[in-house]
Amino acid sequence: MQGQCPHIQTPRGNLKGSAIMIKKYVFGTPFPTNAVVTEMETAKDKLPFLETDNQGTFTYALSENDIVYGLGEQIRGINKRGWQYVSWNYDNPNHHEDTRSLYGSHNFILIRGDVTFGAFFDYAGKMEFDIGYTRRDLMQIRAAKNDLVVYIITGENEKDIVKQFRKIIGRSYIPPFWAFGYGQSRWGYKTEQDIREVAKQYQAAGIPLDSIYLDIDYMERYKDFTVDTERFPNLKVLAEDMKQQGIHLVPIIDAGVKIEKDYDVYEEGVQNNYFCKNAEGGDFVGAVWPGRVHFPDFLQPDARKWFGKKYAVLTEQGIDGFWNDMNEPAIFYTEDRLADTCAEIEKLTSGNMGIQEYFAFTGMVAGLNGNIGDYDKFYHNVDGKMVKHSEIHNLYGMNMTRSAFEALQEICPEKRTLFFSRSSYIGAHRYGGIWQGDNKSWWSHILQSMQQLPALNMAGFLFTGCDTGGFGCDTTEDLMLRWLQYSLFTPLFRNHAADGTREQELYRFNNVAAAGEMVKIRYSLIPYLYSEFLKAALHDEMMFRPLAFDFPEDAEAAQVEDQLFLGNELMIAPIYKQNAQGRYVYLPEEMMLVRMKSYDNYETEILPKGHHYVPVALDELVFFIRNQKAIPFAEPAESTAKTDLSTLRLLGYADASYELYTDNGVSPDPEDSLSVSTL
Ligand code: MIG
Repeated sequence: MQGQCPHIQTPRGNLKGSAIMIKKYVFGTPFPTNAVVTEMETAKDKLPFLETDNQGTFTYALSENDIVYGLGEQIRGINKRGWQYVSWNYDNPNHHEDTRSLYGSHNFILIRGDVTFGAFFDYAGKMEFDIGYTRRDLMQIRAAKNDLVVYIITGENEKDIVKQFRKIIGRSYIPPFWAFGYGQSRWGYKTEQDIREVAKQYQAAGIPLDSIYLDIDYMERYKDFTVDTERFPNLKVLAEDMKQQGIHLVPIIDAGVKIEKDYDVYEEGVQNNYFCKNAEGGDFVGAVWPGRVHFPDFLQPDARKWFGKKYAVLTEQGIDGFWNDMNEPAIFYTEDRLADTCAEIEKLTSGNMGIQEYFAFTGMVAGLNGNIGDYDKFYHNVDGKMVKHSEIHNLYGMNMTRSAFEALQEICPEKRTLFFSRSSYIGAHRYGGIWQGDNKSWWSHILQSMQQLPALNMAGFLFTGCDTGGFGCDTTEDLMLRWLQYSLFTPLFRNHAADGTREQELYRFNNVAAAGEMVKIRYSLIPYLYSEFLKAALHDEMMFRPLAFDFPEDAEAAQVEDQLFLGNELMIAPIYKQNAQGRYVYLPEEMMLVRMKSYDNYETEILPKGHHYVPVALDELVFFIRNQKAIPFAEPAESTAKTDLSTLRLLGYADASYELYTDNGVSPDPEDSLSVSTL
């Protein structure tokens, strides 16, 4: 089969006539994950499409033209065929093509081909997706134990299958309107002065800004819900001053709670048994940023409530946005393993350390971080029963997010709070967004982020985006410009970098003006992005789609891995290659190319269906408006607070209209203030 030209045959099965259905199949005694919110009967018939050995393994023979979509936040392409992926939430700041696990586990796939169907493997422990890795023509999915629920979904087409799935997992989180503004972040802003400087420089450069993020350094020795008053003497005043300029401060909260006498979070957690336990029944000890920590047992409803209420410490100081970090949970080391490792190292280093010993030594040290064995060493209290962490590992981050979301609904019932997390599982999309974790200032990571977007949307995660400019490693001006030209389309648009890397606030670059224009164009696009986001959230649809989802009969569209539809009107085709002065683009229909140097300096050109080479200068943004469509376009503003919807004009085909969704941007339920108008 290999080498067969995929263009000859339309890679698509006979969907028409196949019954629309979602069916639920239960194996063993699954742990309730809370991913699916719709009550469903368990099907009595045999599992369709997939073969199972009733030991947790599910197989499917792949035909040459089958495409497998999904898996949310994972590496590699939009079509997942050709690799093995492992659902095991993992802190991996060094991810690349060889990686198998990232921060989230999103076990929903859509197979499209001879037969087209969706499958969700609702399982909280470790799970493998061998999608043509061991054998090119075979998909083998393995849960660590045969205790899971499998949902099988068929429908009219790919979009319909996703929509049905999204319906049973519940409505996606909708952030406040201001969360669509541009945000500046950096691990390394250490003082109030650093923050004020960022705001000042952005203002001086005339670049819009809606948020500045506070990384771990604002805390007192990395203790959650504390503020270091030496470096941030008055957070409340700082937050107020920033708000005056339209800037929201967004602090980080970590999963681990520092072990420190008289620290309220620690003391209360110990007293009430809110922390995860070790096998002996004591509070489990791991080490992360603060040194030795306990991990809140977010699976206990009471612990969730208790931890969630702590966010009030910050909301009382005017904070209305948060990001949750290290909630896989990341563990740098455990005391036991550290002690064993030190003893081994002692042995290794006492003699002559040859090459074998040297590699054993470095391996042992590197192996401390996120060691899979450590996740077998602690337990959750689930209705009085002790459940080993590794069996429910992938639910931890989701329940931390849930804790915050539910508490914030009580703390600030009148408004939405910006909220996103690093770790997640399907279901977490109802409580907050996610960012795509620690990427690098690598060209390949622009594409990697983009390829995750449709899969994340399939799994319900709409509010997402990556660290623009790259988190680890040193960025460059051209990389940043290209990155902006991609990220300005993603709901979460945040420039973030790691401590010690080259500074990448936009005012640091030589061509500040070009970077600033890109951010301004983002602000012009916000009415469209927000409107399409609302539509996707309210109608259980995907905001970002592979080309094939809208052109299922087009065999070439099925091959496209680096272009996406954004909403119903746009197609994006970013540049992600070093020194590229343009790129090839495939248009599955006639479209209008828009070439912008700034929001008020642009050209358009109608291009016919087919392949085109499109030159794109470094300071230009190129995107495509679909045939006979138009988008709303605003005057840019300094911040979303000043976005003026009364100045909207239409950009695109003459005579086209656009259905604009707006709301007041703050009410917890957007439907309370939703307005739909035709422009
Ligand atoms: O061990 O808080 O992904 O965004 O800047 C690193 C410091 C901890 C990881 C997050 C990153 C954040 C960093 N954190």
